[in-house]
Amino acid sequence: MMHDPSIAYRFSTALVREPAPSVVDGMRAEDRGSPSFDVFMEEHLAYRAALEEAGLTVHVEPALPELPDSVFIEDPAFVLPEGGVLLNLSAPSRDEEPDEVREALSELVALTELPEGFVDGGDLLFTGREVIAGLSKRTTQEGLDSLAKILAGWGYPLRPVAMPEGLLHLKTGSALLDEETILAVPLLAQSGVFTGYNVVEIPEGEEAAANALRLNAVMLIAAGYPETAEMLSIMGYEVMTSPVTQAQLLDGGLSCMSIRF
Ligand code: CIR
Repeated sequence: MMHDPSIAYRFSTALVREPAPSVVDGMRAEDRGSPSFDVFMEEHLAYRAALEEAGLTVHVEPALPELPDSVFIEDPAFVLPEGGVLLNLSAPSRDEEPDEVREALSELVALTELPEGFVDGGDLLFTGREVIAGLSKRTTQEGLDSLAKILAGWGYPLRPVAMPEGLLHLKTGSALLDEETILAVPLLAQSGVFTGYNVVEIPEGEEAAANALRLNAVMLIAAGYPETAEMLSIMGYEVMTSPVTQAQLLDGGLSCMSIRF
């Protein structure tokens, strides 16, 4: 089956979830201080506005105070043009999140469920012709094998790749720029996982800018990374920025806070 690869960044809709005050207790690999709920909320509102400016209609799900990381709504589900897959999250404090997106997502897309294993949505990079999938600490081979069977039915191969230490998810360190080009931190870029694509390396010191989003004509990157912004502008991308300082304290960023389709 041939697909138009630009489907990987043409979106009309995004699903986001309001942060709850409990977001300050969200998981983090390293403690660099807890986020402020008020600033998180301000940044979330700016993020929603940026998604709208990029042409997406944003559906906002209510906050879930009992699930502190549920604002990172990208992880419990994966949606492609053919349909969505409810995933299984291996982090015990997040294992109820897929159930919480079921109702809203099933009103928007045809939904199926991952039968076994664990996969976090943040490990799945759809390029239009395949899904590159990071075998992170959260995502298991068993999970990827069962996801691969679902994706095969939609005509997309899934390619598992090993993840270097120090990155929570594959998309913590990479983003699609266009169907042939991936933006990545040097660690991932040089590891060979993106064979077959042009890889643009993030400038040294701006690694957090790799958690970015191509949305229709726009490349949305985190605010505060001027070298990355300039590099992408020079390459001809229309760059927009949005601050995610509080999500970053919880190892999150732009891609983690929405499901786009
Ligand atoms: C976690 O550790 O699960 C959250 N604090 C951050 C999840 C970020 N999500 C993503 O990269 N897709």
